[in-house]
Amino acid sequence: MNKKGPLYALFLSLILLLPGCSSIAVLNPKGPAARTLSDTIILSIVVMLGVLAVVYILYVFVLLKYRAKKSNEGYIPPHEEGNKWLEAIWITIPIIIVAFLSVVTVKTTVDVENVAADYKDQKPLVIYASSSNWKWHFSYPEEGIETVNYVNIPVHRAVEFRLYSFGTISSLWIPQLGGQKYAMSDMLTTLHLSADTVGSYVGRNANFNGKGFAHMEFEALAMTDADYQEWVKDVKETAGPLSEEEFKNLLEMEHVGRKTYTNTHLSFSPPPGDHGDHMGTNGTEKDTDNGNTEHQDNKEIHPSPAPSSETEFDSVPNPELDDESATHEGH
Ligand SMILES: [Cu+2]
Repeated sequence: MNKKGPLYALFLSLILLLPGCSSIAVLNPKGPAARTLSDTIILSIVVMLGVLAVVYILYVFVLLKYRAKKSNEGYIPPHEEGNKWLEAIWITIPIIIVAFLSVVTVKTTVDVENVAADYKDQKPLVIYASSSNWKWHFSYPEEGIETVNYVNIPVHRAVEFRLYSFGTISSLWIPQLGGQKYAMSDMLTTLHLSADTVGSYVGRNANFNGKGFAHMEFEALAMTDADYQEWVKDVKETAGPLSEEEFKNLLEMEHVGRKTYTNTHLSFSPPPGDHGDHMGTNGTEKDTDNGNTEHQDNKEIHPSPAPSSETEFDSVPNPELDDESATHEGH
């Protein structure tokens, strides 16, 4: 077999794979948080490629220079004592590389956790994003509207997503706007995002949580402020209100399309408190049992969802589950 075969295969696969990079959503950011993340990823890759390059160049060089040759047959190298300077160099360089990457990563993490510098002075647009099997609910308390499975935001605006879940832990992720963050049933988490380009971005659940996981995709549409205001006005004129009864039904439905309402579920089904709410001032949990007391008091109106056939992990095959999967075939 041709010895160079695997080498050609490697080059060919690189040529085929690398152009695909431009279509990786994470590396095609449309907002400051996603741009910070993308820059960090690229910087880390470059540093790691540098390390690999040094290793492979030295590897090939040493292999070629010190291989057994006709001219030095039977040669036995002299015993070498350690070299203080060489050892110091190859211990120090990795420490510097790791320290550099750590500092960059910590800085990036802090940056994306906070509102982006350009949008610091704005009052953020608050959107409560809650997940239920297998949907996303977006409540706009300021506008008094709610959507299901799509979210519209104005560009050049700080958006504060407050995340929680009516079921399993899920994770809200709009790759072109920022990183993912978990949504849990008894605690709010906050995700700061902003878009600086008008456009439609794919949002998804980044935490595998069961059968309907793949259906938890939604559209995040970044629109100009004027378009956004007009959309809010349109919703208020054309959509209907969301009743408590309807919301309960909605939670139980597995797959629904887009829905729009002229009020939010927050009034009759309040979100759990902020993580900070149940932490003492010295950072210790005030309530070690189940976190938020306010949420616990509202159990009747904000009940934990009953386990469904899909959230139970039985070893016994569930006949109901089989029936259901048959009806999902059309998706
Ligand atoms: Cu907590």
